[in-house]
Amino acid sequence: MNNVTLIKSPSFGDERGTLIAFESAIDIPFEVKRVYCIYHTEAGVSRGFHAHRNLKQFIVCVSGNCRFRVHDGKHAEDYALNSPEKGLLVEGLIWREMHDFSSDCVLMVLASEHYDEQDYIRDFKQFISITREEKSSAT
Ligand code: T46
Repeated sequence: MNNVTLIKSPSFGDERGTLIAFESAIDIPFEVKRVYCIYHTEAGVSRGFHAHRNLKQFIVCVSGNCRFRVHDGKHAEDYALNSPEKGLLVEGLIWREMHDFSSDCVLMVLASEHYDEQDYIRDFKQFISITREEKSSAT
């Protein structure tokens, strides 16, 4: 799917444990302005259900696992985020949902912009019509 890329990063393990690093503008293709984490999500709870107008995000599960669903206005895809070595880069107009959190799930998100509620599209029908407008203005 355009605007959604799985990025694999190497970790460094030894007898002490494991370390993984993400460098802004090197491993992550944007300058990171904000980091937030989602954790202690209750069993059976889903989150997200919105798109962003102007935000790039790198989403990585640093503990446990969850299912991350993306929708580009036509198709949905599910990604199993279950390793710190496997992060999802989401850019452009993409609807996102998070499901099936394990009790130990810690989702870390690196974002290209500061928090801005105006950047959210929280209505799926509005999201679909905006994707159609974008597509018709591009042709
Ligand atoms: C996204 C998915 C993957 C802040 O004050 N600052 C922040 O940086 C963020 C992200 C949220 N908040 C506040 C706003 C709400 O009162 O935290 C509360 C929960 O946020 P929200 O309901 O948007 O959380 P999720 O888990 O539905 O979505 C989040 C991000 O908001 C969103 O950008 O892509 O994770």
